[in-house]
Amino acid sequence: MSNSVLTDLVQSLASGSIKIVDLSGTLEPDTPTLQLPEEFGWGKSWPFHIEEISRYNEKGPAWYWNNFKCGEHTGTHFDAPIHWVTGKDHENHATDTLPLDNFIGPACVIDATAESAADPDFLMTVEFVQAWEAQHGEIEPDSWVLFRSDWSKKIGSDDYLNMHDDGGHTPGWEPDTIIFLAEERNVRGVGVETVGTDAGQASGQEPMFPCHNLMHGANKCGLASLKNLDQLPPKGAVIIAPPLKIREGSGSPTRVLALVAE
Ligand code: 23J
Ligand code: MN
Repeated sequence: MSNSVLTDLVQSLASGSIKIVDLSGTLEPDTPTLQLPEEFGWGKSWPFHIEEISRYNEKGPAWYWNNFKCGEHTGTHFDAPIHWVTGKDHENHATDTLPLDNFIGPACVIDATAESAADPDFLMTVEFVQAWEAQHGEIEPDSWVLFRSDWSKKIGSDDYLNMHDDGGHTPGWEPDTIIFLAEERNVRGVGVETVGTDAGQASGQEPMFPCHNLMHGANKCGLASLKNLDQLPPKGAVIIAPPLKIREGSGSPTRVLALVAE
């Protein structure tokens, strides 16, 4: 059997007319992890931890391998609808049961770099998204909407989590924007460069953590801690982001790739 679409894809990848962009950060002990406000006594997510089993030595003369552990929401990762209480009653809402078409789809990249630099608590509004649409066309159903903030460039510095006495200060979304994207545009989900899909101050938004609450309530997904969004066009890239198939997983570290036509 032959399929010219797939043959064309393979040839385009080989010739470089379709480029593969890595949207993932490296998983390492220094990988920044979400810190929720402590006064609530909320549980903590494990940072990435790795331990060598053997490296061509007495523990294994011909082989190198490691053990690792981390929270499901560590580093570049996928958020499944089951992650939030608003998404708990959907069917096929976990990493092992989500329909596979959630894992491959077109991307719309909304550049809020300047706004995020000017105000770390910048919240993307519906008007901001609509101004993007006026320039680039309407966001198609089943798109991934990616919030470009260039925040990933701060990884390695305290400015990435930007923790102050009152919590993190990183950009995110107005609740109405998530309602618009989920209901009016029927997107597949949103992706961000920050440590989680919500703003650093989202525990004080109404509803709290509106992106998690409303996206997962609408049975849609999230991608967090993305990087290299500056290498994507506003429209036309294809995202490949399958999470690990953890039984009833709420998410998982994920290698996220983008295909971009040159
Ligand atoms: C649990 C509670 C709040 C948040 C998160 C998780 C995440 O950002 C996440 O990684 O899903 S904001
Ligand atoms: Mn998450």
